[in-house]
Amino acid sequence: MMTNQFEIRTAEERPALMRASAAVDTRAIQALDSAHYLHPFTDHKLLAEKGVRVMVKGEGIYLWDSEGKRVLDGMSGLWCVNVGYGRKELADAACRQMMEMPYYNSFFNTTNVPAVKLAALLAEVSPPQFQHVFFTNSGSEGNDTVVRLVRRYWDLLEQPRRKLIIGRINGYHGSTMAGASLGGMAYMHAQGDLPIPGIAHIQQPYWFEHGRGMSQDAFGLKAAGWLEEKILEVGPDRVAAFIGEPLQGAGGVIIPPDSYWPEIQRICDRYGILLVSDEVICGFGRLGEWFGCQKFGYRPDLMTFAKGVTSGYIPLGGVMVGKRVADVLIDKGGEFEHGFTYSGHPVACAVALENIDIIRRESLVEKVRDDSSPYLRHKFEALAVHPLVGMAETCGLVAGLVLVRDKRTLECFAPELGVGMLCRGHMFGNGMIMRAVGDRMIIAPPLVITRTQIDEMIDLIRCCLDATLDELRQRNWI
Ligand code: PXG
Repeated sequence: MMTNQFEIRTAEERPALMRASAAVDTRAIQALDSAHYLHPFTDHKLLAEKGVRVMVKGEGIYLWDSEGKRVLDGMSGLWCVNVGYGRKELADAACRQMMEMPYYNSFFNTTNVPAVKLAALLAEVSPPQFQHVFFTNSGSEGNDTVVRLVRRYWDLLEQPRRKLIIGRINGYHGSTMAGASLGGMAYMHAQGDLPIPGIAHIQQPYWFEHGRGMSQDAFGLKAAGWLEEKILEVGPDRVAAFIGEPLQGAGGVIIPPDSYWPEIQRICDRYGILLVSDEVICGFGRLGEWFGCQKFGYRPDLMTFAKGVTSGYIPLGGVMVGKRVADVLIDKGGEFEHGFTYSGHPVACAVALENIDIIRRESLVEKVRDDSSPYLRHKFEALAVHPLVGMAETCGLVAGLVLVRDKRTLECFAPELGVGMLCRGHMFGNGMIMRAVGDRMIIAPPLVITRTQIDEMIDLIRCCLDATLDELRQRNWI
C-alpha cells in the first residue's frame, strides 16, 4: 500500500510551507495564468482544460505546490538545480552584487569584476585547452554563439566554404533559430521552416533503436561511422564542425556506448573538423566529472554551458572557447560582431561564482562520481526486473528506463497510446517528478541527493510503475 507522499512529514516543513502557500490563491493564479501566460512547449488549449499546477516553494530536493502537496524533484527543475533548492548563499551573492553594482555592460572597453573572476574560474575547472569564455544568457544563445564562432573561425582561416555544421537526429541544442536547427527534433523543425541553411543531421547513437543484435561497442563504432559517411557525402572541405551532447538529455537520456566518442574524435581530427560539446546538461558535475567530455574521453574545441553553472538560480550561459579557436579569433584581429546586453551580467556571474564555490566546498563532483552515482546505478538498474521495464540504465546522476509491452521481446507500445505520459501522471500524482520522453522515463536529480533520498525516490518510482501496470491491464493494453 502506498503512503500519501503529499503529506507534510516533519514539523520543520510546516512553517515554511504555510508561509509559501498561504499567500497563494490557487484558483486566482490559475485563472490569470490561463488569461495571460503563454508557456514554453505547451498546448494552451489542453492546459486551459486541465488547469496549471502552481509551484510555490523549494527546499533541498523537494518542491511544494500551492495546495501544500510535496513532490520529490527528480529532474532538478529542468536539469539545472544541481545544488538543490533554498541555498541562502546564492541569494546573498545576488543581493550583495545588486547593491554594489547591479549592471554594467562588457562592450566599449569595459568589464566588471564578477565576470572576470568567473571567466578565470571557468578556465580553471574546464579541461586545459579552455582559457577563454564568451558569456550568454542561456544554452540556446550559447549555441547561436557557437554557429557564429565556427563560421568566423573558418572565414578568418580563409576557408569560407567550410560552412556545414553536423548535428544529430533527436539531439537538443535549444529553441532559438540556430539552436533548434542544430538540434534534430523534427517537431521543432516543422514549425518555422527549420533547419536554417548550413546544418545537417546524422542518426543518433541509440542502441535500443538502431543497434539491437550488435554489441554496444560495435554499435558505437558504427554510429560514429555515420559522421564519416556524411562528411564524405558532402565533401570534407565543406564541413565546419560537429556538435553533440555527451549524452542526449531532452532526447530521452540516450547514453552512447563507450566506443562512440573516441571514434567521433578520431573522425573530426582526421578531417580537421571542429568538435563542439554541448555541456548544457552534462556540465558542472552531472556525470561525476566537471564536464561530460571528460567522462566520455574526448577533447572538444568549443563547449556550450548554461543550467548548472548557476544551478538555475539566475539565467546564465556561455561558450568555452578552446585554444585552437581563441588563437585565431584573437591573433587575426577584427571585431567579432556578436554579443548581448547581458553578456557577463555581474549579478549572474556573482551567483555562478558562489555556485561553483559550493560545488567545490561540498565536493559534489567527487560525491557524484564516488558515491551517489554508483549507488543510483545499483538501485535504478534493479528496476529492470519490473514487468513494464525493457531496459534501465544510468550515467552519473542521469537515468532512463524504457516502458515496453513485452519484456521478453522488447516490443514497444504504440506511440499514440501515450503510455509514457500516463506513467508520468502516476508519478506526479504520487509525489515524484519523473519526465516522459515518448515511453522513456527519465530522471536527473539534484547532485546533493543523499543515499536515503535515492532509496525514497526508487521506492516511489517502483510504486508508480506498479500503478501504471495496473492501469494498462485495466485498459487491456497489455
Ligand atoms: N543544449 C542542451 C543540451 C539543452 O539540454 C539547451 C541547449 C538550451 O538551453 P536554454 O537555456 O536555452 O533552454 C538545452 C536545454 C527537456 C528540456 O524537455 C531540456 C532543455 C530545455 C527545455 C526542455 O528536457 N534543455
